[in-house]
Amino acid sequence: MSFLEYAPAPESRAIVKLRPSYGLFIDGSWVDGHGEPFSTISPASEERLAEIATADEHDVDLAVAAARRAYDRTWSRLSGADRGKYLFRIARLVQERARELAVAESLDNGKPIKESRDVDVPLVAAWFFYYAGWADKLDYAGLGANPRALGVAAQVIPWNFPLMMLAWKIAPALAAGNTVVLKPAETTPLTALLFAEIVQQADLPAGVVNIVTGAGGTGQALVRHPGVDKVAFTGSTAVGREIAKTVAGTHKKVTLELGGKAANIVFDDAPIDQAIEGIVNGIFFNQGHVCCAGSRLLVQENVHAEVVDRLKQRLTTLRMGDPLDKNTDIGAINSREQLDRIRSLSDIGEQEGAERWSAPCEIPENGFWFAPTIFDNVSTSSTIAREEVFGPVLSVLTFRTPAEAIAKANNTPYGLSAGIWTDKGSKILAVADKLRAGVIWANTFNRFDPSSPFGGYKESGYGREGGRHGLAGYLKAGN
Ligand code: TAP
Repeated sequence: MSFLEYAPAPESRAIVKLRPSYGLFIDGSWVDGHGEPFSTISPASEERLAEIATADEHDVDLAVAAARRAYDRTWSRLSGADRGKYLFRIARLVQERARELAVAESLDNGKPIKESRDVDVPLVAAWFFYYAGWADKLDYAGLGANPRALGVAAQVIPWNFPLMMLAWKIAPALAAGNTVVLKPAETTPLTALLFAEIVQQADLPAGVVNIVTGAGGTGQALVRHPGVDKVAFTGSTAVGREIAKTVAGTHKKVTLELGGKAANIVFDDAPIDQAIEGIVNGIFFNQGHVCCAGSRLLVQENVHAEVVDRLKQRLTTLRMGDPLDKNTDIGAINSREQLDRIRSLSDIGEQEGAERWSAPCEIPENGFWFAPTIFDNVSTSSTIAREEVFGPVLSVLTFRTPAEAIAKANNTPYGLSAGIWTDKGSKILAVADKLRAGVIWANTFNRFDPSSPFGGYKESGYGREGGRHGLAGYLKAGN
């Protein structure tokens, strides 16, 4: 593996005109936060990017009040077609500012620019276009005639796909007629703040979208707030559980998109070249910071040696380094905290007897980096086969029969996604039918589309985002 010395690419960096500090975006204006401000840094260089306000309970209260006013006075009174026009406008502005958003995302998150440019930002625009089209067609959402909005939605999102998660939350909420208060993750607030500028550019009525930054405490204050009608959360299962307890017994409707431990199942009749690319994309896309990552490779015993060998060869060709370099395949780990977690789980994997192999590369002094790593001969009881690592770490397990593959794939408290690689359509259908996973990819992995519902079984949460189903979480049934 080659490592590209981290050197910020000045020309692409210059596309983003960051302010030295950002306030909160409440009621259509930028206001100071009452909490202690914090810095957001580039995980690739540890360079300070901007100072960010923290919203305390009082600020959250102002944001929820603004969202309520906007709901009562303007947004709930607009026709679906008019709401749709605003969403179309946002989608077009995202496209216009696509390069800037992609660079800002890569700077703040550490993901390679080719991913933020070709995957994240185009999907953000696609999500707004898609839900713009639904705004005047809610009668067809499957909830009966005249489904109504819930009111004020509190939305709390993680750091792995900051702008994409924002789009997954805000687009359906607004299309359905709700107003929102959104809290981005502490380590990746920048693109949500740039999105607030887009909201201003789109001339959205004040208070329809409010962005409050801060750490977990801000999220807690938002979720607890009695003026909130809906809580939409994406993040860890631990925090999701806490949120479910907080809202239990209240009027609030909740959707939770939580962790995962997906099995990527490779049968011996799979197209191996394609499968290798799919395995790499499944676990090393976005440094493995993906809830639906194919973190457990289940490979049929008779092709195990060949697959692992070819995987290792492929990994030595990946380039890890400057997220703003267009040739980079693997960027930086999002935070020191996450890096420590990946290191510690990897050490446990080794102690528990799995064979560790990492792609050879130089790790620079600054920034947070973890070489793509494979653990072979992992047992089903091993910690790295059970816990979400949320990093570029693949656990390899083997199976002999489809029944054994299914049993092993389902042997997890999670149930978000899975992959199947085989050249037999009948096998795909038979196996998919028995997998307890919300999303199943066949001969591909990590493909997303706004028209396709996404969400989990078991401890991966409940509710669906995307498609017609994604509207249900933001609507009361009609009549
Ligand atoms: P979390 O620590 O759960 O954080 C998610 C968000 O919740 C952040 O904005 C966080 O703020 C906030 N938060 C933390 N404690 C809170 C509390 N007590 N009440 C309300 N909000 C609180 O997860 P993470 O580390 O950001 O993300 C990694 C996890 O998210 C992984 O487990 C991953 O699988 C999961 N994830 C799931 C999905 C889907 S779609 N299922 C998608 C992406 C990620 P701070 O960041 O400031 O702490």
